[in-house]
Amino acid sequence: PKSTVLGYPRIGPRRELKRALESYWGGRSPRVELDRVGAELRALTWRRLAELGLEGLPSNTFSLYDQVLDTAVLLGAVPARYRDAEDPYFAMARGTEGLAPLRMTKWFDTNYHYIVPEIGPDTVFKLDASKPLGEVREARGLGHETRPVVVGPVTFLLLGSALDRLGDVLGCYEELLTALAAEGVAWVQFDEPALVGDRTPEELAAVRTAYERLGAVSGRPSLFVASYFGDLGESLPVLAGTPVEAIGIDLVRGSAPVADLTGKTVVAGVVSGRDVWRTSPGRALAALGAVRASRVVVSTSCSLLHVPYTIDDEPSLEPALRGRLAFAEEKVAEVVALAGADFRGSVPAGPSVALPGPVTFDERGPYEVRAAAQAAHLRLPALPTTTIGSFPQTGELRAARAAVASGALSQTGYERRVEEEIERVIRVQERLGLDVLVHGEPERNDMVQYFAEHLDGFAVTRNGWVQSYGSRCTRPPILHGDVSRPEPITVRWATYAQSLTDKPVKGMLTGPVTIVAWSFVRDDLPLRDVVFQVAAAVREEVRDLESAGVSIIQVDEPALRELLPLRRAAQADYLEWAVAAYRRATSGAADRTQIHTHLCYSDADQILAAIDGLDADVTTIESARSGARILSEVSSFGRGLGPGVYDIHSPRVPGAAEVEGLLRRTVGVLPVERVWVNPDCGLKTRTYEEVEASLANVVEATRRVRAELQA
Ligand code: THG
Ligand code: ZN
Repeated sequence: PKSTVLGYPRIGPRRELKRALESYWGGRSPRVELDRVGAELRALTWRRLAELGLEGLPSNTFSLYDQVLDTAVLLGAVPARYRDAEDPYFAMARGTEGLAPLRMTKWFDTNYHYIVPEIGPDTVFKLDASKPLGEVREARGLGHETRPVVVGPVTFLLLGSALDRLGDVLGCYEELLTALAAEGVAWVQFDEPALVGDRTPEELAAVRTAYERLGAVSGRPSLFVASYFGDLGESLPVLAGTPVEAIGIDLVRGSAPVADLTGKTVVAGVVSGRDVWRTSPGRALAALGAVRASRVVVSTSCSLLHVPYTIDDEPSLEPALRGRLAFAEEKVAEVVALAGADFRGSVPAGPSVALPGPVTFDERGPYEVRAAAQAAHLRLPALPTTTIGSFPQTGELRAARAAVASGALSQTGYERRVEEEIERVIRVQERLGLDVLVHGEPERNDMVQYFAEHLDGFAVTRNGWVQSYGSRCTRPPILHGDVSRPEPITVRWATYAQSLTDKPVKGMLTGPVTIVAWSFVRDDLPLRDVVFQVAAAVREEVRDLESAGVSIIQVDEPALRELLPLRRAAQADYLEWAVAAYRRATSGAADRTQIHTHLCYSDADQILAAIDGLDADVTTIESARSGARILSEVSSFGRGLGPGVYDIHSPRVPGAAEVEGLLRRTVGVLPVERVWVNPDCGLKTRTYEEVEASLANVVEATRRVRAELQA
């Protein structure tokens, strides 16, 4: 083929799969209905890709939950404890009554989460090729020849921290090739994004072993190894030295290889699968023209899983912006158009960009001075209790938001509803006896979406859903212009909440790195410049909250880790500017204003120094699951710390004695005067019943430990 894509969205143009999954999980529809929706979405995708003129159609890019989990099932890597579950696949993905799910984490530097394969020394690999074979047959029945896509052996094992099992999984992959060949499949795609990271000599040797062995399978289909999210670097010559027929190269994030790839097909990813911008034909043709290979196939830089379906479903986007955008369908059309062009053309100059000026952010005093000013001003008890920010999002709130959107509820009516909810949240917290209150964020659907709606330079979509994990999606806002804040955003809700109580109410903001990480971002400026523009807007909001009398302000940066470059050589520079942007956003606060931050993920280990660099007065962090290890590591911060005392990700209500035990352990490791007491994360996904019971126990446990400290 002359054109292909590495993968396609699967949640459905109107999130049909999300609805079918949740209905099946909720026991409201049978399995056959879920399977019918899946088949319909696959048929729709193949038909659309063919109609658009794409030649190389992928299959097995559909998934009921996650493609890494699918690969684990393909290879038989199903941990024994899930085998007897009614539905082992969804038990691994979501857990059951008595069974915790497998761990989930971010797919490279994206906002997509995959299920981490659990591979132990006694895992027995055994091929079950029914899904890829089924999709090949299904597509053939509809008149399409397809190229099945599977996560490759090296990436799969690296994600499962089990590269030592390479010899065993290769047996399954060999069998898979034989089975696909018997089915008449001409090409197979193995996704190996792990090859764009720093790889050790042993890992490179594993790449060589894997593709030499798979290359030696007799009668096999042609092998296409797809890399994406960056440059192959030292992996390229290794891969090029194996018998694989085609290599996929990300020419958007990475650069054209200097190596001569004569003898190979290069699948050239010139249309970005990570953003929503139209492709510059000049730049794409130049990139294509620079590839030296026997054959060049035009493709996307990675799967289109990371972009919404089509701008045709966004009638209210401004025409000027629309003209600059391409979602999945439009990107397929670009691939097809480029494949029809003659790309041995001239090389146009790239854009020139001015470097940003020096950054200053050291207006705040040293921590000791700030801590003294805050203690005098806030007069909090020892072991202050608080929550992370959000309270349960009720069905009435979601209904009210939908009613405003459809015009059935007036803006004033909606705002009254939000105020009622804030009052309820304040009263609940007062009744429970918490020390630092929150307003509960009833006005926000998604935090990033909410800030984008209130900042200039962003557009939001109506149907631009992108899968985050399983059935969960987000609508990443489009950051297309210079960012500025036309007026205060959260001040009215924070001051309303504060007017209801004598207890301090925390203001709640999202940090600049996270706002940018969870948006589609203009590509004509360096990312750091965009982040600094957002930081300036957040800084204004911090100042306005402070002027309005809010004395504690939390600025969360949960995506700090996500944007960490995949190559170590680029990480220090990123962390330096990311931390600087956070401090730009927060350092306008007076010494007596207390800055909090919150981090969700336990994989914070790699960036602890950067978290320390944020210089927040109080850091609340997930630790109920990661245990004491994280405690000792963050204890060196020397500022306030709130290690979560219970896991909010489960509906279980922790007992007071259990929380008390955890708290005792914490004050055994950290100086008492620095310890805060809070749940692990926001309470948005829980019910009021669970929240009230859990928080009552947290407050009770804190009282007991305080009483003992006083004695
Ligand atoms: N917002 C954004 N990205 C995120 C998170 C977020 N990435 C990381 C993490 N949090 C992902 N977690 C979730 C959790 C829940 C949902 C999405 C991502 C979710 N979405 C609703 C759904 O799919 O039904 C839709 C939400 C909406 O109306 O916007 O529940 O918090 N940007
Ligand atoms: Zn969190």
